[in-house]
Amino acid sequence: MDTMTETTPTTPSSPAEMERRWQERWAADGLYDVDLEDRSRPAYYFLTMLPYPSGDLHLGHWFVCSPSDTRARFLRMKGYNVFFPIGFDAFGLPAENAAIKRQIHPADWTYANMEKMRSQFRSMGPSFPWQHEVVTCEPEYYRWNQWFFIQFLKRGWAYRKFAPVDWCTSCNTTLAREQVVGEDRHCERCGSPVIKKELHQWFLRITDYAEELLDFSGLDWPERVKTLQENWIGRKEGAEILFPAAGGETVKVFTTRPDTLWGATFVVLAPEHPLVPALTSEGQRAAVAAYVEQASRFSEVERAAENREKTGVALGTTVTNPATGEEVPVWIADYVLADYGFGAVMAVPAHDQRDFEFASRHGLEVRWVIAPPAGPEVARDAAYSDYAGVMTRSGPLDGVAVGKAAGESIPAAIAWLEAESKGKGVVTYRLRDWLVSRQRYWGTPIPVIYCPRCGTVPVPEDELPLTLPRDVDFRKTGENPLRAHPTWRFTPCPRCGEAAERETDTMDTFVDSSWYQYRYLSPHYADGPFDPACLPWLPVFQYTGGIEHATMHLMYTRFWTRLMRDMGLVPFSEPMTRLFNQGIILGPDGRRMSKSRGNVVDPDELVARYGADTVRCFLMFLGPWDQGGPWSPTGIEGIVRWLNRVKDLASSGGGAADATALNPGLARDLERKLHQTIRNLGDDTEAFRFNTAISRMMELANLMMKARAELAETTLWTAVVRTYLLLLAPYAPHLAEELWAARGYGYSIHQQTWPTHSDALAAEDELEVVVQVNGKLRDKLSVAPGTDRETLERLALAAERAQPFLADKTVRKVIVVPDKLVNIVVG
Ligand code: ANZ
Ligand code: ZN
Repeated sequence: MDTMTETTPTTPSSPAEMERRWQERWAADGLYDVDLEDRSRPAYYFLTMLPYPSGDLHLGHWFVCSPSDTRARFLRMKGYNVFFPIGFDAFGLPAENAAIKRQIHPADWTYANMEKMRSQFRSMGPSFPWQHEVVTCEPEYYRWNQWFFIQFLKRGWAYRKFAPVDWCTSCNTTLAREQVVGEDRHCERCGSPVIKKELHQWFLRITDYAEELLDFSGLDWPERVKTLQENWIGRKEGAEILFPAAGGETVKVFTTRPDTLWGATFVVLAPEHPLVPALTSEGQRAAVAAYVEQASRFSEVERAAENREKTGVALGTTVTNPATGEEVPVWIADYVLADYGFGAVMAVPAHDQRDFEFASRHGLEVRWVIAPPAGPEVARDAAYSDYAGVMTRSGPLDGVAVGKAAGESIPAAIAWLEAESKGKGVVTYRLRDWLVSRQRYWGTPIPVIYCPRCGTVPVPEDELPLTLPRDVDFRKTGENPLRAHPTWRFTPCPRCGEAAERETDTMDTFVDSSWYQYRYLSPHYADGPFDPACLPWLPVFQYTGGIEHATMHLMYTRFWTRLMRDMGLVPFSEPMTRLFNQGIILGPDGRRMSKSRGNVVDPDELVARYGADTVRCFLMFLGPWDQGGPWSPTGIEGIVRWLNRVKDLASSGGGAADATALNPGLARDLERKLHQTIRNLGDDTEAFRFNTAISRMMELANLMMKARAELAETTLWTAVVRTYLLLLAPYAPHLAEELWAARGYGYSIHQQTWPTHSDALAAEDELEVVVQVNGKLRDKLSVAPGTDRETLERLALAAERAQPFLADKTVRKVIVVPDKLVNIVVG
């Protein structure tokens, strides 16, 4: 681009008008188009989670996007070839609900919303390369969902099973386990109660990757996200043990304490366990049926609650304890969950509290098989479940120390079970396979045909995409309109040509967001999900988004990338190397912004009034980005004043005088501050500390105000103003461009390089001041020489490493020795 093109003359105008002018120019010039083939600069894939086209860009979108955009701009100025794309996660239920409620087609609703949001996005002045936009409801996108699905099917990674699944009665569809939330098990989306329903459903084998997904090595991700994923996967080491029954059936239990097998005095099945009918004696049939029916009315969480009464019913039969050879009774109880382990436990009342309560209530035997370290065993009123002591009454395990380490009771029990073929060591996971079928219209059709002769046949790949029919009727019940469509469903079998039927379920929309980052690179590529020539851009180097996506989206995309790896599409396992979670901007009432609460702040109004630069900077200035918090407009005037001050400063000076000759002290102060600002602002922007970055720019502006009277006509002043605008450019891109042009510099400021600082000029005058609490060294401050007592006292009282020694103490006295130390006396 010709940097010497003439700039539009500036006229006094509202910020919003001035901004629109630059936005149009940038768009016309393709200023943010990216050349992915340009390898002269290092590639930097910087991604922010793609929005759902709900209809309006609210302040939350601004809170997510404008700091990211600032950082993308900064990285460009630092010399990276930055890829910072955007798109829309455009399938999903709200569109369909709008269709049902307002008789608008989901496609029309979605496309109108996207159109509106694109123009709102543009008013923010973001540097998105729009030519890379991905819209997940476009056939050219979801075609690849279908292609992936077929590959998974061929490899056995997708399978169909008739199973009880979670069903939302109001959304009229199945939910993934992750979409069922709360103690009362309600639908994450609409809050309605979730019930179990038996259906044929498609699943993806994420459990095959459970172990791998626990490996976070090489990932620079927040600990919180890793912990949430770990808990979600829920890895447990233990053993499976077989308890044979007289009729030839075998009850398999999962236990984390196989060493206590000699103390297992009964077995408890979940009421839903498939062996319940076979193991129920005639006499107990009625009581068992009644109990099963009662249990189905409680949620898993209720059933697992610790303080719950341990109800249950005996089946009237026994199984053999494989260690003691004794016949032990079989019960059902709702504290045993169908979905965990094998839905059956060996009950060891002496060493498991739930079993203890159950045995006490139902008069079952309690047999102690661990001698606690302190003295001989005595009758107790609670289970002893510590990993300490010595095994007793346990045959081959007698005398073995209790524990998980080699040679201790748990590995010894597993070795015994394996030698005797009575069980084995196993690892279980809480994670379940990903249920991807949805009984709804507005999603990717699952590309499968059911033929009475050939069975399940994938849609031939050359017939993809299998598109959604547009002419559908939405029923009030939410029933999938694809089922009611007169023709769509019926098709000849691609294999034998006989009449066959299509699957009418569509895919969970989390499928769409599991691999969109790849598509962005080559959104119109027709020979695969993405162009392999783009591999040097992958994986995504930095991702930003909300913590609410810790388990679903972020787990699914890690899984999907591993599938792509195993198909040979990518040579890595992790989709995003670094992750940063921003906070949430809440409504003025401190609650999540939502239309129904009426606490949504309209960014368009703010932009019309203050301009996008002010809104962007204010959102970044509110506080640390990872914290978020309630919206309050107080303080926005501070940003207005600062930016006006910058305007004012940038329109002064221009002389050729020598600052050092005029006032060497002041010249030095200004120069030092400038270099410190360059350095610190760069570090802050890199580390997402946008709020401190802005305060550094404010400080520099304040010093410039002081220096202007004396130094405005100097070359130093001119250089400081020029650099200031460069520092401002990522934060207030329009104003910076405007002032840059007004000073006669070539278009565009956004193609300049980030200024470099000199350590010597920035740091030479800082010195270290020691912070003591009651005379003990606790922290150090780095300050300018001659920093006044008040400032030193304030900094010392706020010093991070001194805080633990100040907590709940009263500060009696603060002794300040300028340039040397601060001693805080507490009592
Ligand atoms: C015998 C035993 C003896 C157990 C003992 C514990 C202590 P965590 O660690 O909480 O995951 N269990 C197995 N399957 C179950 C199911 N479907 N519903 C409810 N409880 C089930 O618990 C693992 C333990 O939970 C397993 O180890 C089993 O009880 C129980 F001294 O087996 B244990
Ligand atoms: Zn067929």
